[in-house]
Formats: sequence, C-alpha cells, structure tokens
Amino acid sequence: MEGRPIARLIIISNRVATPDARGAAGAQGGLAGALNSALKDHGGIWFGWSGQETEDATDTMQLRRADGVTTATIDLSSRDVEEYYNGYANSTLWPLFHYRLDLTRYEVETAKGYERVNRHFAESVVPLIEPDDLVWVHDYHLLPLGEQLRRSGVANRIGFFLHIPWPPTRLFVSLPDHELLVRSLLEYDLIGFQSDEWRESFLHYCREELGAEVDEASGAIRFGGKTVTARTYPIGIDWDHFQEQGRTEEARIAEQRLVSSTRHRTAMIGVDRLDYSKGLPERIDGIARFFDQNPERVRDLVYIQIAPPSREDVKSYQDIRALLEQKAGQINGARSEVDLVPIRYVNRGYSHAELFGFFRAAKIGLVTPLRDGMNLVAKEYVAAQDPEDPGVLILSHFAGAARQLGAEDRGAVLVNSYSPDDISRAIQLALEMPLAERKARYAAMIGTIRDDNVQGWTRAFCDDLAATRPPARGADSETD
Ligand code: ADQ
Repeated sequence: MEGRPIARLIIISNRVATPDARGAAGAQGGLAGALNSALKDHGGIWFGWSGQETEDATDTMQLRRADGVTTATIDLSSRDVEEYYNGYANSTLWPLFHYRLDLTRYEVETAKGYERVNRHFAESVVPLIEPDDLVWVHDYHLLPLGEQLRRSGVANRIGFFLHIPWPPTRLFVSLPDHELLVRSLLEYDLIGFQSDEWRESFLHYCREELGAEVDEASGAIRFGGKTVTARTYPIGIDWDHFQEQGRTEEARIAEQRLVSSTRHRTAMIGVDRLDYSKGLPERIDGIARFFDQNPERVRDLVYIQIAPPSREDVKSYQDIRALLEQKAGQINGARSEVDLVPIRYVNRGYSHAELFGFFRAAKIGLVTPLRDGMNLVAKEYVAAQDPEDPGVLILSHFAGAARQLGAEDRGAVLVNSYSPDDISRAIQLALEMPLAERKARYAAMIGTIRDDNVQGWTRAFCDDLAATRPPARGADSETD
C-alpha cells in the first residue's frame, strides 16, 4: 500500500460475529468471515451489540480475543431493543429503504430510541479508538453514529457502508427529520453503496434537497465546508471459503439428499431470510401461474423454499410468514398428488456446506426480491454450479446483483419480480434452456463472482478510506 503503514481497523456494526455465534446459520454469511480476516490483517476491534437483552441499560462491555480477532460487545436494555432495533431500524428505515412506504411506521419514541442507542454506541466505543485507527461503520442501524463519534471528539477517518438500498428522494422525504439524518451521514469521510443506483439516489438527495455541490463522477459531495465521498462497492461472496465448503462431505450428502428425493423431477430452489423484501409470496404466485399454464409439469418440477424466520418480534414479519404459509399451502392443496407435492417449504437455516450441496442439485435458482441491496444468495447459487452442467439463475431486476450478473440478459435470466407472468415465463425458459446457453450464461457471471469477492470488497473500501484526506484535528485542512 504505497508505503503507508497499515492502520488498525475498528469495525462497528449492530451485531458482532463472536466466535460462539459464528456457526449460527446465516448469522452474517461470508461478511463475518471477510471482516474477521480484515481485522486479522489490520489488527483492531469489532464492536457492536451482543444480541443480549437486559432489564435496564448497563455500561458493561465484554472484550474477547479469539483467532487473532478482538470483539467488544455491549448488551442493550429491552426498551433499547424495542425502540432502536425492532422500532426505528426495522419498522421505519428497513421498509422505507426497501420502498415499502405501506409498511413504514413513523414514531417519535422509536426515533428517540434510535438516537439514544447510537449515542450509547459512540460513548462505549470511543475509549477503544486510537488516533490513527480507521473506523468502519456498517449499515442502517448506525446511520448517525459518525456524527455522534465526531461530537465525542473522534477526528479519525470514519467510513460508512450501507448494505441495503438508498431510496429515491421522493420516498425518502417522507421520513420526518430526513435532513438531519443525511446531514449526520455527511460527517463520515467515505460512504459506500452496493450499486450505482443507490448511490445516485443519495447524490440526488444531497443536490436537490440539501443544495450540496455534487460531483457525480468522483462522488465528491461538498457541504458545510466539508467534503465527503460517496462510492460504489458491490459486495461479493467469500469465494475460497464457499468452494472449500462445497468440497466437504456435508455438501456431498446434502446434494445427494436433494437429488435422491427429487428423482426424475427438476429441483428449483429459493433460499432467503423470511423478509417481505425478498418477494416470497409474489414468487409463489409466479410458480402457481406456471403450474396453471402448464398443469402437466407438476410431475417434473419441484420447488424447494428454504426460509428461516427473522425479526419475529416485528408484526410485518409475522404477517409475511402467515401469508407465505397460506400461499404455499394453497398451491400444494390444489396441485399435489398422493406421491408428490409441488412446493417444499422449510422454515430453517442450513450451513453453507449444505446450501452449496442444495444449490448444486437444483437446476434452477429463483432469486426474486422486490428490492435488495445486493443479494449474496444469487452469487452463491452460481458459485455452486457444475461448470459442465450449470443450472439457471432467475434474478430480479430489483436486486443490486442484477447490475453485475444480468447485464444485457447474458448471465442471469432477469425478471420483474412483481409479475407472476414474467416469473412463469422465466421458469419455462430455464426448463427448456439448452446446455450450450446455460454454459454461456454461467461463463458470463462466474468471473465476476470469483474475482469480485468479499476480500476484494473489504480491501477496496479500507484502501479508499485510508486515502481520504487526513483527519482535520482541529485545523481547516480542506485541500481540494
Ligand atoms: P440479507 O438480506 O440477509 O443481507 P443476502 O445477501 O441474500 O441477504 O444473504 C446473506 C447471507 O445469508 C448469505 O450468505 C446466505 O447464504 C445466508 N442465508 C440466507 N438465507 C439462508 C438460509 N435459509 N440458511 C442459511 N443461510 C442463509 C443484507 C442485504 C443484502 C446484502 C447483504 C450483504 O439485504 O442485499 O447482499 O446484506 O451486504
């Protein structure tokens, strides 16, 4: 790195992948591994919520060191979890940022709780930060953390990465205090987005609503005497680790289980957290439309949906689960024979080795979110395919991954995930696709998935953060 000494890294995210949480299915996917390896390279600390709830707020911090990585966690009170996590983060920001105004709740109390917990995060982490550390904050739970850190006197380089979409200005302005939230974001030195589309929405807001001076090409935003840069860093998978998982006995057994249980039928798979942004009921409607149009194909297509519940304390998540169960039940009731069911719906998570095996056995991967920052499942599905006989990825236009994997419709088969007819058409196309076309589409995607991996993503962000202007340390150091 151009002779620059490698700085220590402080990673701050809502949850921390502590050694004992690492095995938890889907805990933080390849991201946890990548951040851990970045921490091993740089040295430093990963700070966040332990996931534990206490009756009252406490100031106790648990520090642990394992595998060369130090984690620091705090517990949150039940009230904090309700207002900050279930409330503002998951009932206001998550739906709004996924374009779901109909599910977005605006409550003064939860907004205050969000602010309070961000302040508490800042106060807790500040003593751990040394003058030359790079500070990297993750995701929508912690949008205002940079400003809170600045208020506590942190002059370090601080970067922020948003894992989810940034909504269009016309939706975003429905958020009370939208301007305060964006102003707080401008306290970071570098802001990362998954795709150009989300970055453009953010720049549009800064220009049109704040009157900031914006340079589209470089992403420089000048506002209030300060410059912050907004760039795109599409996240990737941990390629090596996933391939390693794919070579295990566990993966082989999982593949065999699916192959032998589906026999002569084509297996089509979907793997998602149970979340309304993933478009699950709409997907089932698309599959139902396919069977309506091709009733005889119930005998040669089986759909496997793996969807472990998430955020179960939030009502909209309870609703989506009930709706999905109802829809899957309906089509199974209408289409099953004594010896077969068209949809297998599994409410649990699996290890990455098992997922690899399932993906490889499935000749169609259905990834149809209504809106998604990136979507790593799409990349994992392709990464698990046999290059000599690859399956077909059906991917929503509205996932960040569509820009990388679906360019000119040469890789993934792109669909409008709101349209049952479009999903049905894509399934038909995938079932009939000749081997040469499947191989060509696979070849168009696999290089990006292998090379633009999560290690490269981490490196690109940290290098850019390290190269931002030196911290001001009280002086007016604006150079450009
Ligand atoms: P998520 O919304 O959780 O992440 P996604 O990227 O699809 O979405 O998945 C993350 C990881 O969870 C993947 O590694 C996947 O294998 C795992 N996972 C999902 N379902 C699982 C299951 N049933 N069993 C086991 N593991 C499962 C958010 C954003 C995304 C963004 C990621 C990373 O919403 O848009 O891609 O962060 O930035």
